Amino acid sequence: MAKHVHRILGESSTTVFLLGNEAIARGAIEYGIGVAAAYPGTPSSEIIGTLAEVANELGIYVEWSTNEKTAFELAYAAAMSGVPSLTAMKHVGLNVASDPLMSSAYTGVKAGFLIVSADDPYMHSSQNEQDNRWYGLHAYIPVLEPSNPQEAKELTYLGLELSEKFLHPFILRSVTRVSHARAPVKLGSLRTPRVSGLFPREPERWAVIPAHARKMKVELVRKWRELAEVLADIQYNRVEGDGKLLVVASGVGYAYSRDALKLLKVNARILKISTPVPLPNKLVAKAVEGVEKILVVEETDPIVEMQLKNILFDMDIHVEIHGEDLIGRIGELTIDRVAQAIAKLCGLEWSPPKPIEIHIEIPPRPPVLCPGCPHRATFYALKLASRKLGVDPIYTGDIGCYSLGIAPPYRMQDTIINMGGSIGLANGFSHTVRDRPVVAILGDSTFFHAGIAPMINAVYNRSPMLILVLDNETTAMTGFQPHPGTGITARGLQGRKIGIEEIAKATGVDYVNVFDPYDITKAIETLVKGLRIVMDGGIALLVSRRICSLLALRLGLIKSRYTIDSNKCIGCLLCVKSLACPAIVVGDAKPYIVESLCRGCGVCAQICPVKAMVNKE
Ligand SMILES: Cc1ncc(C[n+]2csc(CCOP(=O)(O)OP(=O)(O)O)c2C)c(N)n1
Repeated sequence: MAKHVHRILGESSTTVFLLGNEAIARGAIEYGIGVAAAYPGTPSSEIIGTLAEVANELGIYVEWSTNEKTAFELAYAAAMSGVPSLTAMKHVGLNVASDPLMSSAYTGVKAGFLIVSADDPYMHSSQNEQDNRWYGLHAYIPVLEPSNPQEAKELTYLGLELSEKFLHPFILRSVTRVSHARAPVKLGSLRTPRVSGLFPREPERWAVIPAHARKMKVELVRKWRELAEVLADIQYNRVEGDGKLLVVASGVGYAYSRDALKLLKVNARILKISTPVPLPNKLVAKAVEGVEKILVVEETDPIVEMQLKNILFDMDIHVEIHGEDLIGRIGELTIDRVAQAIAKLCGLEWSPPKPIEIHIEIPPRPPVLCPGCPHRATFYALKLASRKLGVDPIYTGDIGCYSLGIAPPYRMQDTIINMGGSIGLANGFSHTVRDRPVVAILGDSTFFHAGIAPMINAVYNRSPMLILVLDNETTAMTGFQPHPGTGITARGLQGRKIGIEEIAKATGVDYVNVFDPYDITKAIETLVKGLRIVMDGGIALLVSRRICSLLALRLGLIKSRYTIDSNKCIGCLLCVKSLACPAIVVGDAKPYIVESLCRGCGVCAQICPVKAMVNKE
């Protein structure tokens, strides 16, 4: 039988249909990286996910790290020792890794080091819309920005190559529409990965103590000026076409500008920018010659526009410049937004294509927890435990599937700010709102990512709170990546499994316990105990442990399903109103269970006052 070849390991010169993130992974292995590390986050996760799938075959080191800072530092060290490396994260992940990011520009590297930031305009699955090209300006690190999956592969390679040439880290800024687009990608040849390095003792190069860093800053500023010059010469920055209008387009803005100009039948000069930071000044000077108006097209913030205005100001060139004023900076860029701006500048009429009208009444479908989700059971038990004690806790929430606990009927996520923010904010509320217990609710992956330091802070400073870790034995929200609590590594190997409860005990939490959320009575009992500890001024950590129901389904662990005996059911709808399980649907006054959706958790059976649910084992 022919050996199955992973789609990113195709032969050179063949064309393969790849996801943008897979194309980035391919670009990295074409370059011959030896190390890659990341913490998952949409829309970046498939980069390391894909590399992990081929790591054993290629003999490269790939890992899911506990958080982005850890991933960054690991890949950075590889590049310090001469091994080309990549780290990838969603935009907010770079906030977590920003400390070493800033220093990496000072020290530089010894081999290619590419930091992939996948930004999420429109916040499809993020808490903000930050444009990480700012980090490039802030940290003196050049940013490459592809316009499609093919370019994502090529710029990954180029970024590593330039990084190695200038001994400086580079950022690749992708966005959702590049990372998650699928397109034909022509493959290049694979280099043998460079997997082992050397690290001679050179603290003057790698230790940013003030005396060293002051010298490094001088060299950094010199290098930065040099980069702004040399980036003008790469083929991915170029002037195309001609006309009195100059469209300066970066990243996906280039693809949309080409389409918009075609639709409007407008001839314009295009300055295609693939290195928005630093903006190649020589090329800008060449591109603006003889034009009357400039339109800058870029996704999210006016970073190219701002630099362009600076460059033209310094060169004493006066041209009408538009960009953010006509296109805006909120949400995703679209062909329509670009076309409208061009039409306005050219005095043309533009009416966007009419949306196809569909006359189907579709009920609104807010996102819900999956059927059988253990988080639902935990929320239910926590609500009853609070009720039993007559308290109305502050629920500091966190980021994960359980963020859906913000919705009715649970309404048990009063704050959702950033990963680890549940315990972090609980530290504050515990000292300011004294008449309500504080319950910090976070997931297992989030606990390892950013929960441990604020938990230690709570113990150290005696901040009473209940820390409730919803341990579904995976990082469910981003696609089931393993984490230290699972003990399995990204390459599918057995690592060391780390117990959340053991960490809590070791740090001195007053009361630590584990319960199964599917056992409602026991769960309520344990939660009541935990809340009592908090009300007495202590700190409790409870782990609600039960495998994610979707993962259980995939692993073939679902053994039984429930049905409702309509003769017994009294139609009180308690199950519907208090659980909101998608498997329970209201028929003619009485509910019934959609068998194909039921995961057999049995929570509804436990709360039904007339025991109408029947196990169909
Ligand atoms: C700094 C940062 N990195 C990554 C993410 C993406 N992300 C959101 S939730 C989450 C982890 C969810 O896992 P867990 O806490 O175990 O909860 P679950 O979804 O399994 O319930 C991740 C990685 C993010 N929002 N912020």
